[in-house]
Amino acid sequence: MVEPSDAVQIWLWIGTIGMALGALAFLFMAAREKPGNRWFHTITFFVAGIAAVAYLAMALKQGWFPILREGQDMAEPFYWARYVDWFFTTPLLLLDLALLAGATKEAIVWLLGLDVMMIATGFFAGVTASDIRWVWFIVSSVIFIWLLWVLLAEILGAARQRPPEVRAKFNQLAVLLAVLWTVYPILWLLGTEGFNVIGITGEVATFAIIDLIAKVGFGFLLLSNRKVLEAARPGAV
Ligand code: RET
Repeated sequence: MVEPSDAVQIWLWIGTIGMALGALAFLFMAAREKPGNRWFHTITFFVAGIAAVAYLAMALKQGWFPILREGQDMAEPFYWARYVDWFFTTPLLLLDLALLAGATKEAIVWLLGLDVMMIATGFFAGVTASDIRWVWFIVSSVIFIWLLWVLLAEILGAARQRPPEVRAKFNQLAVLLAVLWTVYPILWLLGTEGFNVIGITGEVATFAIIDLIAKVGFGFLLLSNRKVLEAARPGAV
């Protein structure tokens, strides 16, 4: 029977506590604002809050089962709770960016639709024991490249119409997102779901660190400048 090691457990608890503290901080930051001016705080709170729940489940040794993958000689834990987290939180992160850019509703639907397709097909890649998983990995990666294209063509175009301080914040966050999100498929390849180069501990540790940067770090960067949020407030949405 595969059991998560103590080192894996420590990283899952670091993820849980980091996400929970981030969610609390965003809640306090929201409380300083008037109702109607808390769009970004609310979205970002749920990003960290949902991740805290998923990490807590994994830290409590739930949300996983062992899989013996083709080409590997030992069963490894497959943490499906990760994908549940990503399925809900990655669209919310993109929504933050799209609202900051003042993107059209149509562009927002494209961006979020591609994102949930990317995570759903990524889940199939992770849950499949046979080499069919590579088909899913490729499908998910193609959708990811499409998503980045929509972000850089459509959403970046919309951001150009925004006041300079909003545009600058958008650019900063879009670069962070594009670079950081590209690490995920690479880490997937290096981890147990791909070629198993770094092992389960290396995988869980690195995911915990980049998850915290992609959610809590991103959230602080977004919410740190109240002038930007005031100027970018979605009116009729
Ligand atoms: C997978 C594997 C299949 C190919 C691709 C992937 C991309 C995942 C991404 C995840 C982003 C997660 C974030 C979490 C925040 O905490 C599913 C790993 C392309 C981009 C930002």
